[in-house]
Parts: sequence; C-alpha cells; structure tokens
Amino acid sequence: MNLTQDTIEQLAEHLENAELRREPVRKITDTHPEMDWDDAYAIQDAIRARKQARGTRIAGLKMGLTSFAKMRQMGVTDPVYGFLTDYGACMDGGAIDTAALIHPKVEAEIAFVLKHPLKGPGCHIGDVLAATDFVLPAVEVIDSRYENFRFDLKSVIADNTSSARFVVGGTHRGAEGLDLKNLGVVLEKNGEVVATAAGAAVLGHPASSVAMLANMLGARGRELPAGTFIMTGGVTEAIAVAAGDSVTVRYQHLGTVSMRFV
Ligand code: 0L1
Ligand code: MG
Repeated sequence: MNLTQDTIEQLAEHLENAELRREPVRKITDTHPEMDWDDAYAIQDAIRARKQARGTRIAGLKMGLTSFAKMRQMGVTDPVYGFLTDYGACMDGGAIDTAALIHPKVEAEIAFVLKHPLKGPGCHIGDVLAATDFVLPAVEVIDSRYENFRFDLKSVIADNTSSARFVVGGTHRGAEGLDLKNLGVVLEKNGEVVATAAGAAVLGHPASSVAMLANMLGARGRELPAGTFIMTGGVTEAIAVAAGDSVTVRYQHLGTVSMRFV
C-alpha cells in the first residue's frame, strides 16, 4: 500500500460526499497517482465502514466490468467488485428518483443467492453451482461519482464500482436445469429494444463471475457467507437513463424486471 490511513479516510469522505451531495469529482488518481490496488479497495472499505457506522446495512456484493461489452465501453481490462446497500434496493415496477443520482445508467444482470459459503482461491463454476441456492433477474443502476464517468480501474474501485441502486425481480429459480450460459436477455428502454445478450456475455458464464469474486475476496482473506446476494455484472453495455424513461428487462426463464425514472 502506498497511501497513509489518513489519506485513505480523506479520500473515502471525499467520494462519499460526492455521492451524498450528488456532486461529481475528478478521478482520484489525478491527485494520488501512487495509489495501488490495495489502497483502492481500502478506500472502498472505508466508505463501507462510514455507511455502516451510520446504520446502513450491506445488502449484497456486486461484480462489475465482467463483460467484454462493458470493458470495451469503459476502456478497462479487469473485473472489479463492490458492495450493495440497503438504501440502494428499489422495488420491481417502482419509480427511481433521479434527483438523488448524478448520471445513472442501467445494466441487466443475473444475481445469485448462496446456500453455502464460498472461499477462494481455487473456486470454480462447479463450486459456485453447488453452493447456489437460487438465481434471480436483476438490474443495476450505476452512477459513477466521477465527472462524465471518466475514471481508471483504481479510481472506480475506490468509488465502490459506481454502485448506486438495484432492482431485483421476483422469479427465482434453482441453477439446476437452467442453462445460464445461453439464457437470453432483452433490455428495453421506453418500449424499444436497446440491447440484447446471453448469460455467456459475463465471463463465459455468470457463475464464473461469482467464482472470481470468491477468489478475489480469498486473496484478501475474506469469504462469501451463506445467504450472500451477488450481482454478477451487466450482460450488455450500460444504458444511460434520465427522468421520464422507463426500462423493462426480459430474462428467458426468469421473468421481467422493470422500473421508471422520475
Ligand atoms: O457494475 C459495473 O459493471 C460498473 C463498474 C464500474 C464502472 C462503471 O461505472 O461503468
Ligand atoms: Mg453492474
């Protein structure tokens, strides 16, 4: 690590204030180019600790930048992980207030809930499927705290991987008998199809994303406890939304998830 604990705390406050005040900021590697990966996750952990100290509960974890479409869109090369908050959870079919966000975008995702803990290293798709209780359709609403979504990987990790809101659909299915690799997804904005994909868009199989998360956490001496809710990353590129827009995502075998932005 290259940053002092004081600097980590200051940067956590800076980024969390950007979220809470809805004021975008410059990417933090501009002022702290010496920052390394451990510093980036330490800032994310400090943001999480700040929120938990105020009573926020952690609703789950997310993987980001897990599809080639997303990596190409953002000009980055590696997946990242972050956390989901209780206040980020929005109702399926409900309204999402854009006044609380800076520049939201939606991503269609497949989510997992675990019935057994998972710990890396060495975790693979087979371990994930054996540990999965059920899968659910989900939509993430990301909202980078950086001006114009301009960032590098370290800055985005520190900013909790742009985590903002998420909507989970009500149809849950066991992973057995579900071909998650070929599962089709159709994303509609204002009644028009704007993106289509299959589950394989996420690292070849969405369960690979959970395995990668377990391995990334394992490298930091952490594990995924039973019951963890995990969003595996957008199957398509992210689609910008604004007040007045409505979004419906149709998942083969898993129903629909919808929301409107007000
Ligand atoms: O969930 C995601 O894939 C987003 C990761 C952060 C990058 C972004 O804001 O697009
Ligand atoms: Mg996402």
